Amino acid sequence: MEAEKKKKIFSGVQPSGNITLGNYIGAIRNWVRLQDDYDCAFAMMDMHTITVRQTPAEMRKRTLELMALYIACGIDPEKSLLFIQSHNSAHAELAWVLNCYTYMGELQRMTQFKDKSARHADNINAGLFTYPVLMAADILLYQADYVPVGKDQMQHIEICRDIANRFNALYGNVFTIPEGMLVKAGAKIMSLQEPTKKMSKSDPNPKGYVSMMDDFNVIAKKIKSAVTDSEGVIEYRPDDDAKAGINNLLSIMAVMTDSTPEKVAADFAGQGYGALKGAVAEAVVEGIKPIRAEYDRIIKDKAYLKDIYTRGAETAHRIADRTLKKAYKKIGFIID
Ligand code: ATP
Ligand code: LTN
Repeated sequence: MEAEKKKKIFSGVQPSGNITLGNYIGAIRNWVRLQDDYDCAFAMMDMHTITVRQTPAEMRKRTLELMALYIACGIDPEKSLLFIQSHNSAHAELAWVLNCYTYMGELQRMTQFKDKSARHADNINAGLFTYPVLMAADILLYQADYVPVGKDQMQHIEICRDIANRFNALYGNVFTIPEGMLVKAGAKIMSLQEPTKKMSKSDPNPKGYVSMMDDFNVIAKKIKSAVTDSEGVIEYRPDDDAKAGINNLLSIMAVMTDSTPEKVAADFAGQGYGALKGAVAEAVVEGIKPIRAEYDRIIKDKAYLKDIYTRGAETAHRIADRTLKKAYKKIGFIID
């Protein structure tokens, strides 16, 4: 009997800065567990990254670092397809097509566009505006069934579904309609300094995020100086913004110790914030240590990394080209 066909997964992170604990908990950590049960593709989304101005040499370095980090976190290049987005021209090609099936009004509603145009008022470029269309192309090219991302990206998955449905309604079943896949805990890790905002690797204040590359004592220090509240009570109240700092620490602790925020809160009931912060700092450092050891080993082996992304580009191209050609044919381009 033929083995049941595995469902497909696509996801990626932008090499826009040092990967944070938020990226790890909300995204990469979960990908690792999905590799056996799904047919996975993970990419370094460098084309998305240039929607905000970058220093070229730094971006090259960060793209490789991101790849080494994926592998250090447990993404196995023998199980999952690993590649660099810009190595597969099909992404740009399908994005162009999809641009013609996406409305200005839909893109104007995107929270990330509004946030990023406020933060980069001097560079509100067209790429920043059509960012979700390129993201839709990424996902649809691989006919992904699921897209494991943090909560902030769910709006982009929704627009991807809308575009795909619109295209399919016109031309038949060209694209699989993907679904977002959220983690149960930690889908939105908050800034340590402004706990009502998400932890972000492009935060100008490095105290707001824990980088997976930070020194261990820096990580501990950042967590110990996390902004909390003056109530002095350890309770998990996810809907109470006044408790955002404590909720965040409880969520981080829960993820790092395979518990739940409610249980962690019960364990620390009656204790001071200092005790909780100390325990979170230790759990995070202990969790990151083995990843860093692996990372330090992998990042030195440039030939190994190159071999993986070269092979990855070939496979990615082969898979994506089938979808691209299918779409081209449907819209009336001559393909042979
Ligand atoms: P930038 O600050 O450059 O926008 P970012 O830190 O938001 O970057 P992305 O590259 O946009 O990171 O996101 C990569 C993945 O990590 C996405 O799946 C995203 O949903 C997830 N992610 C990002 N920040 C968090 C967070 N604070 N908590 C949980 N998941 C997150
Ligand atoms: N926009 C995503 C990164 C990204 C992505 C994707 C994630 C680009 N293309 C396709 C999943 C699937 C972000 O995390 N900021």
